[in-house]
Amino acid sequence: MARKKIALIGAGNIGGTLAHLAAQKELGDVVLFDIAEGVPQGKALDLSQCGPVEGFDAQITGTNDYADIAGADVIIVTAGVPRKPGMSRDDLLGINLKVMKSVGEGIKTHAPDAFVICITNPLDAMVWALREFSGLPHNKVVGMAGVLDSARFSTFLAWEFGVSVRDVTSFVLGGHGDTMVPVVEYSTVKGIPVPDLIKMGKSTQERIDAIVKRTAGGGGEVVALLKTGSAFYAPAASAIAMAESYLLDQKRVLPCAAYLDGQYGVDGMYVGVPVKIGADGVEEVIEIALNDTAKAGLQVSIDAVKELVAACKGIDETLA
Ligand code: A3D
Repeated sequence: MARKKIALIGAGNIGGTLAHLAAQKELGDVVLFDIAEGVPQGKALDLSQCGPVEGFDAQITGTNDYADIAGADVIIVTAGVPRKPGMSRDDLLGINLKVMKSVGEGIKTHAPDAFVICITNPLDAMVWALREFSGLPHNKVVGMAGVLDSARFSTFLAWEFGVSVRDVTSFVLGGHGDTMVPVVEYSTVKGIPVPDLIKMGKSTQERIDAIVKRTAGGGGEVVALLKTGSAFYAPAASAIAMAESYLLDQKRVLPCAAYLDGQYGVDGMYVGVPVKIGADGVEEVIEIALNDTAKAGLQVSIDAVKELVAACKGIDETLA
C-alpha cells in the first residue's frame, strides 16, 4: 500500500513542527509548501536528516509549487502571519484573507479530494473563507482550535488537581478568540465533573474561574512571553491529532471549528463544537445540552465570529 501524503501549506513555526510530528508518527510522506523560497526546502532537508536518528522512513520534501501537493490525503494550512504582542487575532484578518484566497485556489486546482485542516487566524473566519475559496465539501474542511484550547484547559486543570493530564478531559466551545467558552460542567477528572470536585473540596469556584480566564487568554499568554510570534508546539500537536483521526478512521470526538447547518442555532458559519472525525471527514456534529451561562457565552462567541465573516465579505466581493 502506498504511503499517505500530507501537504503542509506554510512552513513556518507550526508548519515545521507539523512536519516533524507527522514524520515521527509515520503518518505518511510530507510535502512542505511556502512562498518563501528555500525555507520549505531547507526545513525538509533538515527534518529528513532526523530520519536515521529517530528511525522514520517518511519522505519530507519542500516546495514553492502548488503542483507538488497533488494527491494529498491531508492538507494542514498555517500560511499567513501570526500575532505579535499587543495584537488580537482579528487584527490579522485582512492580510490572512488574501493568503486564504491563494491557498484555497491551490487546493481546488491540485488536491480537491484532501481533508483540509485550517490553523491560520482569525481561525473561525479563515476556515470559512478557505472553504469558500476552495469549494471543497463542508465536511472536508475543518478548523483547529478547540483541541488546542481544551488542551490548555486540561493542562491547567491537571496542575490544579495534581493529577495526570491523561485523566483530565475538558471542552472548550465557540470561536477561537477571547470569547471562547470553556465548559466546566463537561470537564472531568476520570469522569468526575469539575463542579463535583469543587464540592469535594479539591478546588474552589474562584480558582476554577481563574483557570477558565487563563484558558481563554492562553494564546495571548504565550505571545507575550515569546514576543516574536505565537504558540506552535501545542497547535501542531493538536492538528496532528485531528489528521490522525481522519487517516486512521479513529472517529475521535474532538472540539473543532466545524461548518454548522442549523446546529446550535447557527447557519452557514464555522464555530467550535464537538465533532466526530473519521474517514469521511467531519462525520457528525455533536449537539450537547448547555446550561444558560454556557449558552449565553456561546452566543456572544457566535456573534463575534459573525462579525468577522461579515468583514471578510466586505473585503472580498467574491465571498458576498
Ligand atoms: P509563521 O512561523 O510566521 O509561519 C507562517 C508561514 O506562512 C511563513 O513561513 C510564511 O512565509 C508563510 N506564508 C505567508 N504567506 C503565504 C502564502 N500566501 N502561501 C504560503 N505560505 C505563506 O507562523 P506560525 O506557523 O507560528 O503561525 C501560522 C498561523 O497559525 C498564524 O496565522 C497564527 O496566528 C495561527 N495560529 C493559530 C492557532 C490556533 O489555535 C487557531 C494557534 C497558533 C497560531
